[in-house]
Amino acid sequence: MTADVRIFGTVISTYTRIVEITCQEAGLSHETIPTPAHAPKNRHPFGKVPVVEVDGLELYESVSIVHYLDNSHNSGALQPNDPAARAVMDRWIAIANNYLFPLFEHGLVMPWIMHNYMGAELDRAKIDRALPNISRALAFCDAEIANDGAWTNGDFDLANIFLYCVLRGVQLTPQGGVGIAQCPHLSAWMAVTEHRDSIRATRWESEPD
Ligand SMILES: N[C@@H](CCC(=O)N[C@@H](CS)C(=O)NCC(=O)O)C(=O)O
Repeated sequence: MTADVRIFGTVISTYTRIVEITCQEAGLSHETIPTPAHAPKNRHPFGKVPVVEVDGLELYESVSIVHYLDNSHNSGALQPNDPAARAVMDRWIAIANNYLFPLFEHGLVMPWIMHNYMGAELDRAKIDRALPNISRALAFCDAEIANDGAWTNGDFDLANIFLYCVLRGVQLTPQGGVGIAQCPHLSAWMAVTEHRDSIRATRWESEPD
């Protein structure tokens, strides 16, 4: 039987997982078809993943995809009703996408992926250059979540999904694991979130049980 949602993405991918978690939360069956970002068959016009097929639509860009899935199949349960809380959620999604992901991905996560999975020499110089800014970003997140233990209004929403996936990639690197362990509030939130069913169901193969 065909899955409700067909996700074309790479197997270890922050944004593919964001879509997978949203499917899980919305009770949608999903199938991930391994598709490298720069493969000619990838239909994203800017060479990114994921691209999604759902309800006869082809969607790309995770923000657009997850809003569609949540609005069409989950009664918007992953978005606060209150406009002020929704603005805060949108701000966190923007922070995750515009500042955290590029910093973490290029400075730390990708050098380790290239090293662990592609046999490339570890680019230690690149990691060393990025670490001070990564530490500052983690400290910012730690201070923010320290306020009341939540990013938005306390419910698990789309911001939680983006932030968890972006931070989890960092946590799985040696330097990122140490950096997050030094942020007590952030580590506590990661530890609780890790047990959520949708998060457990979408674990990367590289993640320990
Ligand atoms: N703005 C895109 C970003 C997607 C993205 O950066 N995906 C990564 C994988 S997690 C990718 O395609 N990387 C390949 C590259 O940038 O060359 C979205 O939200 O869907």
